[in-house]
Amino acid sequence: MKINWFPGHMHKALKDIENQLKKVDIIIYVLDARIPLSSLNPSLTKIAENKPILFLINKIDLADEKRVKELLGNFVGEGKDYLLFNSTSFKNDLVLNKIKNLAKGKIEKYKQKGIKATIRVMVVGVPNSGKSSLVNNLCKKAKTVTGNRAGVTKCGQWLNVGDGIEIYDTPGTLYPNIENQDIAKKLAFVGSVRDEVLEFISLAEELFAIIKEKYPALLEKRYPNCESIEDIAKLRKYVTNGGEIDLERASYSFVDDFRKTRIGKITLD
Ligand SMILES: Nc1nc2c(ncn2[C@@H]2O[C@H](COP(=O)(O)OP(=O)(O)OP(=O)(O)O)[C@@H](O)[C@H]2O)c(=O)[nH]1
Ligand SMILES: [Mg+2]
Repeated sequence: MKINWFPGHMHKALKDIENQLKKVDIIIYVLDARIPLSSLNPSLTKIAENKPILFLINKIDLADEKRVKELLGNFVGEGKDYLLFNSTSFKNDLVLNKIKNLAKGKIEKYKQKGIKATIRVMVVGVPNSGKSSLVNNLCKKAKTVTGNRAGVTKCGQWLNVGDGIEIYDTPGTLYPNIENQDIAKKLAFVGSVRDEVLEFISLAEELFAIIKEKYPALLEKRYPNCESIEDIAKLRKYVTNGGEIDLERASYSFVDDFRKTRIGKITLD
């Protein structure tokens, strides 16, 4: 299975992000804490490179926080900051303080002129990483639509957060011809690639192998004595109408277990 999902709206979105850039003071780069490195999109990283960046490592409630902390070295540097976050429940002041800190040069400059600066923030990231949830959290209102599948937001929009901050929500973007298929698979595991373009049996088998290597005890606890997706199907007694072992059902249920943290809190880098 070769994973390559780059629909037209993403191509347009990347162009729009580039066009909006001149108005933007700060970029919030939303990453998925279950795959903090693999949810970096080289196209976005390139676009964002000259702006102050807040790496918002989101969905920390679903991830292995200890592993995430080992990876934080990738998100530090001049004009960079990071925050481990849960957009569906943490308080927005954590993010607002980081924004104000990254924009303090502009805020001070305007203050000296007696004007309150408007800080414009653009939120970018791969699909389903929680950008719109973050925007709603910052606005304290459901101003944009969110949903647990890739590709919910289709075009960018500016929203007013208040306190001199404006925010631009963007559609999740991937990149054409993802050469590193290990990364593409990780994006698929967490739901950043549309499920409909994936072959679930092979995807589940790959995920099984990775979790077996990295978190063997968690796997054993949830699926005792299972060495494969087929073993899971037998354990759960999944059979098709024709009486055969239902690998497809076992595959969906395994990936779903991972996504819902029923196996445990896992980070795959
Ligand atoms: N557990 C958990 N779920 C989250 C968090 N942030 C967002 N979600 C959920 O993740 C799903 C995707 O959230 P969205 O905010 O729609 O993601 P998005 O990045 O805007 O997605 P696109 O518009 O498709 O690019 C939704 O079901 C959210 O409720 C988080 O920090 N923790
Ligand atoms: Mg969205």
